[in-house]
Amino acid sequence: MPESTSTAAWQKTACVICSLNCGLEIQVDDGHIKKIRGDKDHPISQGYVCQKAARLEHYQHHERRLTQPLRRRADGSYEPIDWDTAIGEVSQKLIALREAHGNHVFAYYYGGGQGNHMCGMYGSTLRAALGTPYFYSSLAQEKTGDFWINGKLFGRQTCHVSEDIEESDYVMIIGTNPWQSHGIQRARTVLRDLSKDPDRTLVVIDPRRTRTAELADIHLQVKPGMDAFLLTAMLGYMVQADLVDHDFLQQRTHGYEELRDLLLTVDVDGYAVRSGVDAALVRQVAHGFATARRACTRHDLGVEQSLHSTLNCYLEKLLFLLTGNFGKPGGNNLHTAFMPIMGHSKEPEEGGLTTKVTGMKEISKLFPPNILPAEIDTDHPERLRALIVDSSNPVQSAADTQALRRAFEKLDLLVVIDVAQTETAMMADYVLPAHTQYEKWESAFFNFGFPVNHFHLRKPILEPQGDTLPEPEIYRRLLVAMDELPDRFPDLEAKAREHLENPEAGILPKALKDTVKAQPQWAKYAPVVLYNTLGKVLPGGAQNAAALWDTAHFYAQRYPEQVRRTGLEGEGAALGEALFHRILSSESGFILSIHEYDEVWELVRHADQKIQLFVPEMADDIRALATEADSYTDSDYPWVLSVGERRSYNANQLMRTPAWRQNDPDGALRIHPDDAAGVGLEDGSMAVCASQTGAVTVRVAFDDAMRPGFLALPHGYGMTYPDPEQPERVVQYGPYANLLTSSSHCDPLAKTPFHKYVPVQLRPLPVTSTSQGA
Ligand SMILES: Nc1nc2c(c(=O)[nH]1)N[C@H]1C(S)=C(S)[C@@H](COP(=O)(O)OP(=O)(O)OC[C@H]3O[C@@H](n4cnc5c(=O)[nH]c(N)nc54)[C@H](O)[C@@H]3O)O[C@H]1N2
Ligand SMILES: Nc1nc2c(c(=O)[nH]1)N[C@H]1C(S)=C(S)[C@@H](COP(=O)(O)OP(=O)(O)OC[C@H]3O[C@@H](n4cnc5c(=O)[nH]c(N)nc54)[C@H](O)[C@@H]3O)O[C@H]1N2
Ligand code: SF4
Ligand SMILES: [Mo]
Repeated sequence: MPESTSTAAWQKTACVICSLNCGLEIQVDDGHIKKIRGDKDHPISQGYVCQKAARLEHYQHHERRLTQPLRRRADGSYEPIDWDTAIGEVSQKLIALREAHGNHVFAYYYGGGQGNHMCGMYGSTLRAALGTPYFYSSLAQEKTGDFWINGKLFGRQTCHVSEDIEESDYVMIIGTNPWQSHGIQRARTVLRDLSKDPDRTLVVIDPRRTRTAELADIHLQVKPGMDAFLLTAMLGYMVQADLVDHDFLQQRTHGYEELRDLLLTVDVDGYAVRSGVDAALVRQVAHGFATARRACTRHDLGVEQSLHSTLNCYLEKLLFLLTGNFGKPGGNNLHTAFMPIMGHSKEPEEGGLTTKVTGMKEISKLFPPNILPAEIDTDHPERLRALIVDSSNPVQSAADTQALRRAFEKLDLLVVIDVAQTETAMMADYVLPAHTQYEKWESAFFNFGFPVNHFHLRKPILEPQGDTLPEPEIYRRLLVAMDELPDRFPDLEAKAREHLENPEAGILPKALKDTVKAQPQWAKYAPVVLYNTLGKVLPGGAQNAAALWDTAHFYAQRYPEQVRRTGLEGEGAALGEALFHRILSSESGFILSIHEYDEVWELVRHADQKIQLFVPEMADDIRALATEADSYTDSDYPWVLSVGERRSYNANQLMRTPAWRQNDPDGALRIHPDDAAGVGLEDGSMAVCASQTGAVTVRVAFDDAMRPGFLALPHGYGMTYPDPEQPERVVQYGPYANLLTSSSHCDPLAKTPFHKYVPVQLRPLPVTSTSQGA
């Protein structure tokens, strides 16, 4: 980026386009983002940015920004209303529904975007007020199978695995393209370093020769959906050639013998062939991984959103566990969470929660978007009737848009809290407009580092637009209107002020304790109570950050030694206060904790701190592979389409203006040229791509990096936006990909959609048709 000539100050913040949240410095001029550069002081990203960050003005300013509360009229159009009316009507409708039908009719749907997780923390109070446990989340359409496996292996579904790629000699990347999607910090630098180093090996498993695969020493161009065969073949080989780490298995794990007996029966070469990869290469990689000094794996949607989703997550973990690459540099580890984005749920047999209509079990305290249409669109007396959506656009991002739209039409109440007029907002009864992430104090809870973890609280850098509010204030007003909380807590507020002046004296903890003793029903609203007391007296208007006070104390109490290693001093509550102060004062983010590798065992949550390797449900799945079909396509739908690839200019549903994309305006369908020739398609021509669920019109782009038979469409297109030439005409830009997907084509255990494995047919579009009109 060219050096700026502007005199405006560089303000520190972070990028909100993906989960890495790289530190940024931004120059603002006349209310607009003018210049962006990486923040070298950010402790983790260290100045790194990718090309997307430079385009953040498109998030902040566009024609579909929400600037006032909206109410849907009977004819489907929207009228602006004031906040008192919006809060009053929404809260009265919630109360009426609760009185008429009970608590189970409510669901809360929270995506969290990629950089705004504070609203989730405050949103928990509305769930508590409604008494609903039904928490639907975008995480539960990708990661809940993985979380479930973690629960079995490590004891809790909150035990989340990190990868120590920079210290590793042998890195296996499975079903992810970090060059584009990131997912690892400073991805391109780290991948380039790995690629250049002759002593380190990068293996990529992907049906497409992605940019990440091009950098790899070995690319295993797996048949789409067949990773379970490939990974089982590798594990079979490791066991059969006795390449496992016996000391580690004996000292640190249970259940190896049962697993070994199962893996000894695997037909390694046969499974390699079924996965579409040369058997000698599979053995070479399995051998290389098992004998490397330090090896680790990383996986993502390519295996989570494809056949055998949960099983894939298990097999991936067995790779590093059987080889003892856990709890050491360059291996995989668990990490701490400052504010966990998932919880732990019991199995139904242990008293765990299930939904009323489909009987789906809760995993990691979340429910999958895939079951939502069935939970709403039914005559079942206990169906869902009201949905509150915050920071998510399920009409666009969840499987089977049409089914979801039909279901949403049936709701008695749909409330959307967002910064943009999304496709979901366009179906809502009430739309509540929030400050953007550059207009408020905000933070992301994607802090997945081990041994070093970090945290970054961001300050606002721009004035809020229109009549918008930060989410904590929206939730507070709803709770007050529902008569759950008073409008003010004058005594507590005074105590909070005293506390800030003398944090060592324990004034606020005592006052809160007394308050909860007198009003026990307020305990569940702690974040909002803090927001409305401590928040009001925090310096710099950092009111949104108030609930982090509790989190800081909790973290410091749980990991005191690791927090002190960062240079903070103090014991007990004093350390918590010091940590909270550091949160408020570290504009570039800061190192939260430093662990020793050995301390990873303290994060394992089985009582004996050992890993339970044998998971009976997964053993059944491994056995079932032997008799499974090799393909789920048929002559009607012969192609496997990956619906939702990450590219250089897509970003979930976050970036709405077509102008933000510097390439690929149509979100083209990638196809191998030989495949295209077979169906008479030319590069750049238009085609109709149809699945059993629906059809979209696509532009075709030849790409010889695709495995033949495999097609890809990007994620994050198909949003509506006014045509710049004719602003009154709203146009859909690029393919609306979730018209093609199905909510029943999914993992049986976690209900994760198989978006990367959608059987489709493809035919040239008759030249008279148009492509992009909405
Ligand atoms: N540019 C950009 N970056 C993003 C996002 C974005 O929208 N745009 N979204 C963010 C989010 S929310 C997420 S969850 C991450 C996701 O990040 P990724 O998982 O890396 O993203 P994808 O491109 O969806 O899928 C990764 C790879 O899986 C491969 N794949 C498809 N089918 C299979 C298969 O059967 N087996 C294997 N082994 N591989 C397969 C695809 O070819 C692709 O290269 O990206 C984040 N980063
Ligand atoms: N077919 C297919 N579908 C997919 C995927 C795929 O690969 N293929 N990927 C899936 C994945 S991995 C994910 S994570 C999901 C993502 O899907 P969603 O959870 O729907 O997330 P986003 O699309 O990023 O939408 C985030 C929303 O937050 C809003 N927002 C931004 N900032 C703020 C803020 O400060 N406050 C509030 N209240 N709102 C804000 C944005 O305007 C946007 O509407 O999509 C999934 N859908
Ligand atoms: S890697 Fe992610 S967070 Fe970092 S600049 Fe790129 S899009 Fe933003
Ligand atoms: Mo995601």
